[in-house]
Amino acid sequence: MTTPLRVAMIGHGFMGAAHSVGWRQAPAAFDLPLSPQMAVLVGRDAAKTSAAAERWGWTETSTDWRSVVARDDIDLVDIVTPGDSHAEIALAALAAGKHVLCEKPLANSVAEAEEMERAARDAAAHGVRAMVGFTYRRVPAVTLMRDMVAAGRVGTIRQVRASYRQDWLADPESPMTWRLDKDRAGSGALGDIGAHIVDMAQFVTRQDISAVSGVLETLVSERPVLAESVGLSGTAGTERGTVTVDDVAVFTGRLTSGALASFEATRFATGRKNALDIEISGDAGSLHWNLEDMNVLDFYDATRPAAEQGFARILVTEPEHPYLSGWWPAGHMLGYEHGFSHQVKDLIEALAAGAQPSPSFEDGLRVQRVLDAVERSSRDGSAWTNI
Ligand code: SOE
Repeated sequence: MTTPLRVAMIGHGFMGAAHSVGWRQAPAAFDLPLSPQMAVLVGRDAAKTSAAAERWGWTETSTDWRSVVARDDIDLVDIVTPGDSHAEIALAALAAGKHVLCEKPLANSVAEAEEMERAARDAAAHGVRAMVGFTYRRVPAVTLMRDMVAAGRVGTIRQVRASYRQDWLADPESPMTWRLDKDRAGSGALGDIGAHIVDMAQFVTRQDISAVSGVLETLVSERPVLAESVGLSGTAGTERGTVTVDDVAVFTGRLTSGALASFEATRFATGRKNALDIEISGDAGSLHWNLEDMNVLDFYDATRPAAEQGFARILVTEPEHPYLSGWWPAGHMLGYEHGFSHQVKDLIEALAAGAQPSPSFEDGLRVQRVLDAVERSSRDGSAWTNI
């Protein structure tokens, strides 16, 4: 067996489950240079934490993240709590010399993200690494899209369109959760799912967003409080609470090349369940991908003879495609959870090589600055706002 990497994970909600699958499956699918050990699971409620640990295969549990982060037998801290505790836990873990994997968005504010990025930079000087979890970068079709853009298959990028549409809040009686509370989540659709499309647009084009103009809107400002959480939502209590975040974020962005990008993040798009959609239009062709059909990459090659033109459907299931060699025989599909295994694979390979894993806290800060500029723009009547 290779050298162990002893992991403590803080939090055990939906993202905790997804990360657990990643830690479990990655070493089975890929030959990794370090062996992740699912050592300690940390949560506030002892009984719920134990149940989650048993379900997902964590060896020990604790209700005290501070003492776990300080333990000598922990190498890496994985943070899957709501955004209001990311900064405190990440800073403590880095100060204790632990590598950190932190769920997106990196923080609830630019100030917190800046402090985290500074701490990550200082820690890197001592070989301690930090990574932010923009997992969709690791969907094979998305990685292929980035590779094809870099290979010039769409030519010069003229426009980018990216939207992330869900509908789990469309019912006004669907209860309040932490994702609807600004103090806990930082923002609403903007930070929860808009962060993904901002990161993906920058990742796929290898360009930064330099300015934005946007509008945020809250469509339902009062909801029943949460009685018991179930999945993303839960059962409604009798009292009502105030929604303090945006429900919808619509914005345009300017890439460093000058190309225009349009973005939409909403949890009110009835019928759209998890529709992260991105299209890159260049002068030599287009690439299009949608999470609801995640194994397919659509490619339009504008250099083909006019009579043969049309979007080609690339089924990204072949051993030649990114990450696929670890999984099933050619032609067999991957799903939502595989991105979390790919995240663990890339993180462990970077750690073993003494390299900076990607996306870094610097990448996370860059996204945070874009989100912040969208909020400022919306407050200023949608004025163009520099990042
Ligand atoms: C909820 O909107 C959510 O779970 C996001 O928080 C995740 O980041 C995204 O992957 C799926 O949707």
